[in-house]
Amino acid sequence: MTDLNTAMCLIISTFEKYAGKEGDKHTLSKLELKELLQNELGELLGKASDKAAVDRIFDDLDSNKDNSVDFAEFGKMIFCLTVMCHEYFCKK
Ligand SMILES: [Ca+2]
Repeated sequence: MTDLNTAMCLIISTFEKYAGKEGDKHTLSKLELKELLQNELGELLGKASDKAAVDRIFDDLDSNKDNSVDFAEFGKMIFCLTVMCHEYFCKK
């Protein structure tokens, strides 16, 4: 496995770990998204535990408005955050 393959597998397995907790095992409910944000991205997102913030992030990610966040919707967030991290580290 290359480093990039490993990174892709970790993104998938992290998504599935939280998506599998309740309801549809391959999409994130709002509660599952909240737990993922708190446990996995807390340092990056800071106050993501704030209910209004979670509601807004969930609504933004749920682009097809089916009241769940699928892997493609989640992937867009990871990509955007990764681009922001890249910009941050390039400026340093
Ligand atoms: Ca959705």
